[in-house]
Amino acid sequence: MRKTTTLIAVLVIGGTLLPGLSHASDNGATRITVTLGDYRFTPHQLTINSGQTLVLELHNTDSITPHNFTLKNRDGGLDVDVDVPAGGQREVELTPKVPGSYTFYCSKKLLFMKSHRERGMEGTLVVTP
Ligand SMILES: [Cu+2]
Repeated sequence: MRKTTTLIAVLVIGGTLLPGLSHASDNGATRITVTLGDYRFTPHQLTINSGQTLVLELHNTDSITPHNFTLKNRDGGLDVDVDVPAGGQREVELTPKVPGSYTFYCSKKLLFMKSHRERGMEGTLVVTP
């Protein structure tokens, strides 16, 4: 409960912060806020050193459109699939160990419509050695 309150506070204050701002938190993890809205991720390129823990704060800024963050790569040991409801936020933690360039995207699609990914909702996670 306390965490929820903190996140809401961050969201309110966060209006003045730049999207994609990252910083090392207390436990050594790198924290990056990614905005999901208007069929794009902001920022759409994320960079992390291999073995470094990355905490992604996913903020859906759309008022009615649900989004998703999917990052799956067996060789890279990555398996993330998180739904972020309209106006909501989710936090996901990952520790990529294999250097490389990995594509993430939104898996949402409405029947008879282009998928969000086809509309450009994808990005790249670069894991440096
Ligand atoms: Cu989407």
